[in-house]
Amino acid sequence: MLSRKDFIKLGAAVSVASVASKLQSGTPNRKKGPVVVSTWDFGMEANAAAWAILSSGGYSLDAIVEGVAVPERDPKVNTVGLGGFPDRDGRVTLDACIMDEQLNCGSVACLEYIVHPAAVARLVMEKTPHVMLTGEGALRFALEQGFKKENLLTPQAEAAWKEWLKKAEYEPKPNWELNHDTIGMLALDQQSRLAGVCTTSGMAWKMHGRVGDSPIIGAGLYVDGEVGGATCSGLGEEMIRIAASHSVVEAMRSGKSAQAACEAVIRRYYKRRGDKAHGKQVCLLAMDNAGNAGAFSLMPGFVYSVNCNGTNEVRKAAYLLDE
Ligand code: SD4
Repeated sequence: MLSRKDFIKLGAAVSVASVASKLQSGTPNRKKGPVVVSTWDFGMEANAAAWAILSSGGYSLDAIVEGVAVPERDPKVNTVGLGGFPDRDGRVTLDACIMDEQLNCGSVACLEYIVHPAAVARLVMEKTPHVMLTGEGALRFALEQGFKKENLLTPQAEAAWKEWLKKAEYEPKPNWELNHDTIGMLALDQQSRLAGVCTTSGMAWKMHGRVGDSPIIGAGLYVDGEVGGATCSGLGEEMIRIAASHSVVEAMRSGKSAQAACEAVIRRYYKRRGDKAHGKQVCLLAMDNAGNAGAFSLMPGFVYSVNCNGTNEVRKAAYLLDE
């Protein structure tokens, strides 16, 4: 029995419908030119960097790595790459994964000192027989590949950590400032090649060694060129338990639109978890292999950035529960 009101905010739904209709203008499901979508509003800048490659006929995989490199190297973004908030020991540990339309994938987890974990994940995919490298091994691989070792803990992030240490309480809340901005990005290029990436510093003040959904293929990201792709943001433990991105892609495989697939996965999650889902945020973003996007979240507050046919705009996702 659901104990909270189960409804979709109409205003948000209308926003989504309007972007969906823009993306779907023309013949539904006909292959589109390039499209790139990403989580949150800082996806705008990342999309613009990806778009520069997509619009000149480049490969979606190149576009997404360049796109997410923007927040990764931005010290003002406290949730990705340089400037990411550290774990409870003051260590900045990064998670990222990448996947192409042919099910090739790579991942790094708990990687320290490297600004661009998404680029390292790509090399894990392309240059090793493995999918996932973690911690010391991921760092060693990155250094072997020519990445530079850098201190990722900025003075601002260090000050925030020292402030947190005064109480040292780990209480993840949905959409709280500065702690929810994993970037997940999906792109379709002019040759209809789909690719996705997800990169984050994870939950601030996590236990050292904690790995979220973001580097886990099927949880934080999944792409299948036959169907589409999906990526997530929010509390990683929740996405892992429902294999969120894979679930969305499978829902699309069974015939649902990207939008309907995101909604179905959130509804099923809430039905299964009930009260345990309250106070958590789960945000899903999907795109089918024709470039039609959709998004849905458990709680209000999720926005995503869409760059299609030269427009780059932020849209509100519809959601299931009122606050
Ligand atoms: C994690 N999913 O590490 C990430 C954090 C995040 O929005 O996306 N926050 O759990």
